[in-house]
Amino acid sequence: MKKVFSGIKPSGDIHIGNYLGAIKGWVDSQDDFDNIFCIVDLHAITVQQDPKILKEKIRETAGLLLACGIDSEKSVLFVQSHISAHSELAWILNCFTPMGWMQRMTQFKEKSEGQKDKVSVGLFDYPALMSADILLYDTDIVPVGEDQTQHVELARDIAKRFNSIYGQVFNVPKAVVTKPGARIMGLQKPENKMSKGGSDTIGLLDSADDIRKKIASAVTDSDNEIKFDSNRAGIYNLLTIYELFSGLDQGEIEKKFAEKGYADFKKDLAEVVVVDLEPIREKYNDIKESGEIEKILEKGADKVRPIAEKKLKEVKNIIGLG
Ligand code: ATP
Ligand code: LTN
Repeated sequence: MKKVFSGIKPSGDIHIGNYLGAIKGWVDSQDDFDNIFCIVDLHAITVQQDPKILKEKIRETAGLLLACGIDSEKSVLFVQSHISAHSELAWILNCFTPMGWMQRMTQFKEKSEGQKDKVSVGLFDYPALMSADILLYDTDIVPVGEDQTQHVELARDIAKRFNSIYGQVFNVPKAVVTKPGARIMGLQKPENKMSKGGSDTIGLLDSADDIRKKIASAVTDSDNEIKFDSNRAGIYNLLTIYELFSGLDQGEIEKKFAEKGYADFKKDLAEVVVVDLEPIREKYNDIKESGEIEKILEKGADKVRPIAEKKLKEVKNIIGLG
């Protein structure tokens, strides 16, 4: 079976962008692949985190992945910092990555904009650690949202460069992006991607009332025509969210709302989202109560540790370390 690896940062509240762009796809194709899903806490600390909250968010993220349908019998779930090989390989890959490649990364440019003195070296080097995550496990497929494809491209380039010097050490991975849903935008600022840092999100643990309020106040336009038109960012984004949660196709949705205005559409949209997220929230609460999360994460780390250590040993040996 092909090997899948993907990661998610425990740096805030998991939102429907994460769900529709990544998690839902991971869950749906679990039976088709050999899956490893990683809670990338070392990536989270590239911007400053409150220690107590970070610890909680790591468990919350794990619980939510399970509540969304990640099955710990079918997929491995673990925390990045539990396996030290990730940091060690990241350092080695740094030494094989030209500065120019890293300087091209658009996510760094966006995230560091306007805060020069605060930006850490870690934020700049983030894609080397992500490459290590992927390359340690001979990954074939990396299912991600659109914002991460450039990072996976970089992991490919690093793997090829290393292999061209030392022979076939790393498998060259491929990003897989599921459309629609690959780029869910903010509700108030539909020109920006929905993001953990922002207040512009619908969280998977938001209450039904919060979801209704957020959708009711989402930005649209003055056209009042319910059509999938990517030039009208606000309504297009809401329609995409409707499409993904309802399972209806675009034609059916346009027909359904042909005679209706934005207020009616938003009401329907809120209900579709609430109906899908409610069971996730309930399941999350059950999982949290059960005390299973810690055990699942430990078991996950025990499963991947030998794989990661073997690959790291091979790499160290081949470049003459130790
Ligand atoms: P931040 O915006 O704070 O950097 P994030 O929400 O992008 O964080 P990650 O944990 O880094 O969160 O992302 C986990 C997965 O969710 C990745 O595959 C990413 O591409 C995907 N993802 C994140 N935001 C969106 C979005 N708005 N639309 C679709 N997919 C998304
Ligand atoms: N950078 C990713 C999270 C991430 C990841 C990975 C995704 C870290 N390591 C390895 C896929 C494979 C993000 O979503 N921001």
